[in-house]
Amino acid sequence: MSNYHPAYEILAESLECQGIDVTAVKKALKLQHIETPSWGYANSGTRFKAFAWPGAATTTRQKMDDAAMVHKMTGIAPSVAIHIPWDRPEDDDYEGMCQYAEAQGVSVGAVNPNVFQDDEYRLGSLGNPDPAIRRRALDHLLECCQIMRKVKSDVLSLWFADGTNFAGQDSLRGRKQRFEQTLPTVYENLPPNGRMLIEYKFFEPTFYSTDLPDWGTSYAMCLKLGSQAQVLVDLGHHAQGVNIEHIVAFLLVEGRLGGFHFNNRKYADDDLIVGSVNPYELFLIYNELTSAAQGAEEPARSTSRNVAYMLDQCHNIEGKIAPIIYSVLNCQEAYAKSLLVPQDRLAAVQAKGNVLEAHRLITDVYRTDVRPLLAQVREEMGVPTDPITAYWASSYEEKIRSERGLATTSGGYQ
Ligand code: PSV
Ligand code: MN
Repeated sequence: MSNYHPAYEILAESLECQGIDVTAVKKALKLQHIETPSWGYANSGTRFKAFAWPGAATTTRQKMDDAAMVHKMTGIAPSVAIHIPWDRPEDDDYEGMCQYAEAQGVSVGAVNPNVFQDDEYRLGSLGNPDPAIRRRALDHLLECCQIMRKVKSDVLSLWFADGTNFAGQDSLRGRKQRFEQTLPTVYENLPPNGRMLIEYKFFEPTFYSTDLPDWGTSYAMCLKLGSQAQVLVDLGHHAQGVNIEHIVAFLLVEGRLGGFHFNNRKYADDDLIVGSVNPYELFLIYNELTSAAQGAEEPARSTSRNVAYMLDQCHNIEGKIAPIIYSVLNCQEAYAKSLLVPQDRLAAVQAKGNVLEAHRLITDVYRTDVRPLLAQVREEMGVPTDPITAYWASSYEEKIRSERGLATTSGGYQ
């Protein structure tokens, strides 16, 4: 019996009194799926110093082991995104990679090509002025389309570090056209049910111009490609004041929201725990998704039901696995709260133009302490009611520390 039980009883009764179907809420929570990134388990990320963490994974198998531990603790993180070539297996044995993952209790998720780490990409990949480098990048993207088939993935997750650092360095129109000339070939080579998610980032590593700087540019590329091309929203890739939930709403209505890379924008990139700075924002994002899923309006409804929820975080000073568990839990909490929003009542208040009442309704739900509900859900799922404490108690860290030691590189596949 968990300590939360009395609190859960009280909360469930109060929610039922408000007309909320608690059984349906619990059912939805049990179906939640957050994908974790293989690179988040290694000593990777950050443009300055990646502090070596004792026990950090160096091989893809170790990353899978860690991801399996996160799934074991939370019950809602059953897949791992891979980054190629960081996760390329010896002899291209992708079947072996999948078998290993499955034996640990997880599966391989999105395939992330890497067209930014090699010296050849100094001036970009698909936007590069040199056709031979564009061809090289294209070949890698096509290889990743084949890898999708081998690992049975339906998501190709694209991010381009392309752009320029100096005014006059390259033709801005030319770079756009080069992308438009090459991306269709990738699109045509997706597996039959595969989707191409196009990520944007407003700056870094190029600072004068970025070829795909914002959701509008990614969206415009997707429109030209076809319905299987959708936008990927990485929370870290926005300026501080940008209203991300508004972007989410727009893309849902247009049927072009493909997925998320969760993290926090305070770092301007991927290195902070999602929901650690502004959990209210995360809730508002989930509220857009949940209200679309519960509504009848298409394509928002079906789009919201096929979103790839992925973390993109590289933890630098707080360990590796516990912060990933914490991030998954923050997503769970935000989702749980969004499921408690009385959407019909909210719509009625909005229609009357009752500004403060509508705002109060949303904020009141946000202030609900859903932790007893989540503990109950976890107990019913057969996972620890307090995953972080259970993780510390598991001795997993001691085990990987003594087995793996201190690695200063992020390593590769083994
Ligand atoms: C780039 O900052 C990014 O967000 C992309 O998603 C990359 O694939 C990932 O981080 C890892 O470098
Ligand atoms: Mn990302």
